[in-house]
Amino acid sequence: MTEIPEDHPRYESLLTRHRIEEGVEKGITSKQGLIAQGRGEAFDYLLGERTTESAAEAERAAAAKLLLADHAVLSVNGNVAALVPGETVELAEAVGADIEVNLFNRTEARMQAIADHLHEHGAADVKGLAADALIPGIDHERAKVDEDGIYDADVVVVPLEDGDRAEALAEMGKTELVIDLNPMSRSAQTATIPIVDNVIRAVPNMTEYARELQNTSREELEAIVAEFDREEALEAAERAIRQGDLD
Ligand code: PTJ
Repeated sequence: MTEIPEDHPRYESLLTRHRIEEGVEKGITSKQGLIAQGRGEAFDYLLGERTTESAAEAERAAAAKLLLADHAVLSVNGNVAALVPGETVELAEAVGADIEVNLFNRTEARMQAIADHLHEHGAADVKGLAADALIPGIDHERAKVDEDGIYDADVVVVPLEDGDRAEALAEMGKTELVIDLNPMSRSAQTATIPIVDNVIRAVPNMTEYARELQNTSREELEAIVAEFDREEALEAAERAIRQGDLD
């Protein structure tokens, strides 16, 4: 890999690509993950590769919801593990959430490689390997979850998946906080809180908000969540993408 000069105009984006490439080499990220990354990059480019005001509001509301949760779980796939392993562990610690690996292209080898990678980045416990419960209504590998993990959770963070799991989780009565650069993806459309931002910015931002809100009363946290308008957030993101209306 060629050394990327820090003043390169696309430094962050090239670094992110390199992390995904490394993820594939380590057996963490699937080859499809490379395509998913390209898809995300296109949306990020149109959004100005920055956290928009409405995404920041979503991240704050998501942090409040995580602090209010009885049992929050951060779902991790091969892209998330390659891009933000340490940042995911930090968010889990800040809000007292569990971390669970959940894959579309599930193999035991990838499950183990991702769990090991997260342990190397400081995770004490990583769920997902037991897979002793199923999300009803899904007929692919993402249905497999841990009974004491996602199956039991009241709030689940679902990053980077354009699929049917968010809807199935909603049918189970769970609150889903979806991180996806595409506001039109199925997951973002069904999310309780859609966060239209790059996961590399969204996860650290959520941690920062969670730390800021640590000593906030339940009433105030509930008010922050109630004030968040998901339709408005999705519309703002789509407008920014279609019209370059970044302010
Ligand atoms: O690791 P696995 O086996 O579970 O597979 C994971 C992938 C990502 C391959 C799988 O979930 C997949 O194919 O996803 P999709 O259907 O391409 O959806 C990924 C979504 O995430 C798209 O809507 C992208 O725009 C979005 N996305 C991609 N990269 C980022 C992103 N959103 C936020 N940050 C990113 N860096």
